[in-house]
Amino acid sequence: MKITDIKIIVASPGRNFVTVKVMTDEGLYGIGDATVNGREKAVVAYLEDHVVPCLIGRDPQRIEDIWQYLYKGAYWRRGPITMAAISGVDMALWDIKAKAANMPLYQLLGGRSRDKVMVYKHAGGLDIGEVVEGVVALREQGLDAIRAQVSIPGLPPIYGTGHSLDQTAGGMIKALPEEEVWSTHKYLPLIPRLFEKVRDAVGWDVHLLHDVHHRLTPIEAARLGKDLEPFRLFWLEDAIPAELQEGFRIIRQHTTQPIAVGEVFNTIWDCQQLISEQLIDYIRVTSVHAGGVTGLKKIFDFAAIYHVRSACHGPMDVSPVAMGCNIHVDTAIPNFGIQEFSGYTDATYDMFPRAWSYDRGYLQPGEAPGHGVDIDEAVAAKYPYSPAYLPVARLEDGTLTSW
Ligand code: GCO
Ligand code: MG
Repeated sequence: MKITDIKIIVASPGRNFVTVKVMTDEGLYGIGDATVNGREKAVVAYLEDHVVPCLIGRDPQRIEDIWQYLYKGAYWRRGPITMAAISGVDMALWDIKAKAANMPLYQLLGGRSRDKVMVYKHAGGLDIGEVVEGVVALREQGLDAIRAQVSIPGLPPIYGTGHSLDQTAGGMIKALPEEEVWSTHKYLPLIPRLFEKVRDAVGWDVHLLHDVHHRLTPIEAARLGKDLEPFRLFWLEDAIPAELQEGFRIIRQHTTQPIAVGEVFNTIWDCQQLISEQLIDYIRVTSVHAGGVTGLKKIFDFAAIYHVRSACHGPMDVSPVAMGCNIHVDTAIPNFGIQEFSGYTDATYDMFPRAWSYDRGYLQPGEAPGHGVDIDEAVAAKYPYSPAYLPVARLEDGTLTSW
């Protein structure tokens, strides 16, 4: 089998998506996701200028070899742009291989390890009462795991703290980056109060999660972890930026609160220490940003040795193609933890016909050969790229800060 052509399709049916379509001389084709939210065109250029020309004529069945060729062969290793490009190609090649084998992808990964894939969805609001209502509503819709976020009184709502259920993340995603204001001392006492009220409303038989969006220092995160212990959260996510992996030791020394991190990680090297020192409990890498099915499987297998469980990142900017790959991996691995699932716009669902399905808090990969997700190029053509950026965060005195 030979690769005859590779198309890069960019479309914005709500969020911008970069989709890779690998064609072969045997008529089989495969689809991959290569989206990096807010930097989409950098991946398109990387793919079109530097990856596609090198792959024409190669055997698409040599997935590991092509992965290594793109990773080691570039000399410039890792990084979100390179790894998204590798991820997009890798997903498409697994799609082709599973279609050729006439099997759903999870069968090639070892077969089912579970009957269904548990997801969490998000509840957000401008005040605690509104968040509680959102959590109760999701519980009624069958969710066994719910992330709760609230706006901070005295500050305008910012990304990930207020309403986040629409495609613009509550109006925080703009054609140029919005500048937002952050205050740790206003935030820290609020979150335990939020979870006290949420527990009062929905009880203890539901998993509750919280995302800090990298906004704390290690000792602040340790304080938050301790304060949240009475409410037994499933996890505290992205409490600190993770460039400094040993920062997590400080959190660990102070709290039994389970810790999750990894949505911006690209390779095993971004989390090797976190995993091998057992500084985290959930690793949140996702197929589109961590090297495709190949990269994800390697990271999760490594994590399994250290009792760290999977938790693929799955917001609206991870396309239904990557979501499909995640669900196949989630179904097959022994150390599955949870899958984030925000859902998509109707236009996104129209653009990506798929075998996977969602029902009352759980996902299924479907039984179609391949990863089961396709792209309808006629629908894609109706939704051209439209610039969209995540916000930037500043302290109240104007200092630029992490988020
Ligand atoms: C999450 C995330 C997202 C990211 C977004 C960045 O946990 O789902 O934090 O909201 O910020 O995917 O592109
Ligand atoms: Mg997050």
